[in-house]
Amino acid sequence: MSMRKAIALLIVGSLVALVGCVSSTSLIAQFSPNPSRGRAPLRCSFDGAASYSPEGTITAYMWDFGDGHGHGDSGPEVTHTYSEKGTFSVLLTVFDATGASASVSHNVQVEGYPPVASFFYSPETNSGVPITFDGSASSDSDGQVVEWVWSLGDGTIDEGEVVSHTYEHVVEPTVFTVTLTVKDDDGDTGFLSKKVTVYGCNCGS
Ligand SMILES: [Ca+2]
Repeated sequence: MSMRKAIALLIVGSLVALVGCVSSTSLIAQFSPNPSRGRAPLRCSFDGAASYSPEGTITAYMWDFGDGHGHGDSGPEVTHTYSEKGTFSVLLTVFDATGASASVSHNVQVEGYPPVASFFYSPETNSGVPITFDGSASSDSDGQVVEWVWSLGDGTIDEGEVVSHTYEHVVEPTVFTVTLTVKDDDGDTGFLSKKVTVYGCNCGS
């Protein structure tokens, strides 16, 4: 190949690259998720009608919902339901009549459900007698409870699904507010408070 031919090829190549670059930047993909966040199952609609082609016509709208599902060319408006929690990147790619393409992505955040705290205690009793607090009925609809923290109302904090506590040195009947806070495997929390009456010590001394 002569030097002149090589230079000519280089110039042509640069022009093609430049034209391709100009063409792809003037085609614009646009959409926004509605809604962009919420609890599962989350039905979202996506409208890419604001996408713009200098050629006048967008010939294809390709959608990828980011959760393993996608649509081929399905037009500017689509809906999709997310059944799992997570953050999903939705990608729209548009094509025009010249074969140029442009893409844009937006995140959809699908949230889980917080856990529900539940507990009972027994016995209802006097000072100096151990009381069992059982939080095993706490639940999480889309996961599991992984942490139980008890605030027992007299300054004591304890952890565990089931705990035992003795209120000491109570002379008059006293009400303690016991709060159970549970955390699920997503780090979401729920709590429940109950008033526990402890009767005075009947020690006879
Ligand atoms: Ca949950």
